[in-house]
Amino acid sequence: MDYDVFNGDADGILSLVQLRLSDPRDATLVTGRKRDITLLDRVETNAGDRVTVLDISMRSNADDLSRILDSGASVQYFDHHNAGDEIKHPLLDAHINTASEICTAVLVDRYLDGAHRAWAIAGCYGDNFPAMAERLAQGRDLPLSNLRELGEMLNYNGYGGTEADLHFHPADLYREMAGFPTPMAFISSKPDVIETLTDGYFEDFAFADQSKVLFSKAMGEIRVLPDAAASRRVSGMFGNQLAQENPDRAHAILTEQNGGFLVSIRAPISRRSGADTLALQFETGGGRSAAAGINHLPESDLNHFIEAFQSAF
Ligand SMILES: [Mn+2]
Repeated sequence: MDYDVFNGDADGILSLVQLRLSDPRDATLVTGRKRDITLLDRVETNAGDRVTVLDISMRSNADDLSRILDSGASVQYFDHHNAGDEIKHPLLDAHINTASEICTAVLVDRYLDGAHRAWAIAGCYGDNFPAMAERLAQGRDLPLSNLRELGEMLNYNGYGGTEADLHFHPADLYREMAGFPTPMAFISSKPDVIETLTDGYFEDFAFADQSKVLFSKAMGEIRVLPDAAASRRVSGMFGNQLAQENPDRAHAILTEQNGGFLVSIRAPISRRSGADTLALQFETGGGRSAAAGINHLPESDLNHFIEAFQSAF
């Protein structure tokens, strides 16, 4: 059996599109939302099976990777996230590079000597590496704005609270694009796919723009989004947009969920600190200094959160 295991975002999907153009396989697809990064626990293998893994961290999947290799299956692995302790095994062919400008679509592009370059460029845009996208495009006459739109829309599709929130299951999105020699051929042959995503994107942002402002001062703003698929798809990107537009303000986006909120926190871009310290004051909080979150803030903690937000920034 063959298994293609890939992150359900633009980078994961477009890495697989490139690989399978050069090495077609009728593999079982294993993928999920962008945040579903422990995918190897879904793969049961036997000796002789072939597993391809794209754009999920080796560290987060280390135990299952060892189990799969010990079963006698061979694994080819491409990724740019922190890999943890290096795993060495005769059946493992790993292409890991954590350099700051590299995404998995670039690693696959290098492996294939640029055979499907336009797909790699769309992947770079989708993973938010526009400078690398432009570098890969040098000397080629490519419609970069179309490749950018494709990458960004595929990335948008990966966000949601559950797979049911997504416009397309990432495996279906892969199947839509698989086999097209270039993104341009895909776009002109199936314009409805991009159209569904761009329509959804603009509707979700318009929806989020209408959201309730719970708190607003010069230092920051807190918004509340209702319990809806649109909110879960767009909350992170909406928070990023508010942060970009108001670089000196902190932001928190609260999305209503059973008896409380999912919270996404963005420190002011001009300082990029304090988000993790705020989140860690709550039981289910965590994250990085510039961007952090709380998985569930009970409604009874809301006032405490507003006070802590004010003193944190
Ligand atoms: Mn990636």
